[in-house]
Amino acid sequence: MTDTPFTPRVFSGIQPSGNLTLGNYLGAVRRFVEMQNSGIETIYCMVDLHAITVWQDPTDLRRHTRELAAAYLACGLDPQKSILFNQSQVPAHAQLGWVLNCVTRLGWMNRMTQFKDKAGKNAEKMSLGLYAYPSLMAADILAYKATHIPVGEDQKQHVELTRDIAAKFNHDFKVDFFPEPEPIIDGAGTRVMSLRDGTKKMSKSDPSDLSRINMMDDADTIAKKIRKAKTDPEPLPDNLDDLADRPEARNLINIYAGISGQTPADVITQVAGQQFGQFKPLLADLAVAHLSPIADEMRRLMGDVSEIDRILGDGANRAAEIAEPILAEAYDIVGFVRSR
Ligand code: AQP
Repeated sequence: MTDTPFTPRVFSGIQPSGNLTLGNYLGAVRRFVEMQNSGIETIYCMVDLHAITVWQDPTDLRRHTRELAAAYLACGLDPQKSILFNQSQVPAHAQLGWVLNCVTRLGWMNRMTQFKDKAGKNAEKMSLGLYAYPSLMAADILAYKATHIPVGEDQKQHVELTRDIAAKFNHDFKVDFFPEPEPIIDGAGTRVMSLRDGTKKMSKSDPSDLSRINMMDDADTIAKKIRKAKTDPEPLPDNLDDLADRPEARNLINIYAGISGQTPADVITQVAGQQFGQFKPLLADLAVAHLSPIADEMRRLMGDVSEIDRILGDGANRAAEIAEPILAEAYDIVGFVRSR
């Protein structure tokens, strides 16, 4: 991590917009746990305000929020060490979000590729919230003056936008108030691709359940999804360069590397020459051995929803204690009268 004049503080979040996937786990949650255990202050959110930028059934949203909390805990986040909460319980996110909407330029928003990907040809029918999502994300980060943001590759552009928004706020008001946070993106799992199409990101909201491994999938389901994963007829080569035009094969090697904690280069030398009929069972065994204990723990935690709600409430109180004074100072800088 590079030096910053601001106290190092980690913030990140995940949308409770479906079942947590292996992509979210390798790209984000695993890094969250490493950063928690590195001794820096860590704040991790279930970003439910972001989730509703596309339609969420209210009952599903509540369940997914609690399941995401259970996943955080089952993967090793500790509510004594990290602040864990759902975004809507801390109003400072939405309040600072509005101020930042007024700092953010439309031209910047028009460059956001995730909106284009999600909206596709239906941009006119999308919510205003989906368009404004990145400036709310900037508020999530800046409400804590967070300096380091562990995310998957797909969120890099949004963290870069946050830097631009922070810089413009500081410049417009002639202050050095917000840090310009740094995305933390590394390792083999920063861009896990769909099991059905190696050129598309693995995503919670992909209509095909076969495209992803969900953290709550049982062993048979994981093995079946890997068996059915799209591949090509060639055996695995002995170097990564030869995978350049084989996105599905490259993805499975990356997943193996991400789960096992090895580099893709190490993995390819171990499995060189194998057909997918040999490699897929190896990958399935590895994935099941690693993910099954997490899924079991998630199921156990979901058996006591009131304890999850207690952890989220406590985390929200601690988060609000940090965010509210920062919001108040931002309001003062902007020139709002505060008299209550
Ligand atoms: N396929 C992925 N590979 C690596 N990292 C990923 N992340 C998401 N998908 C992958 C990372 O997970 C974190 C949480 O993402 P999010 O839920 O806030 O939003 P998202 O990036 O839009 O994730 P999804 O799964 O695709 O959700 P939906 O389908 O609801 O849009 C982020 O750090 C992200 O980089």
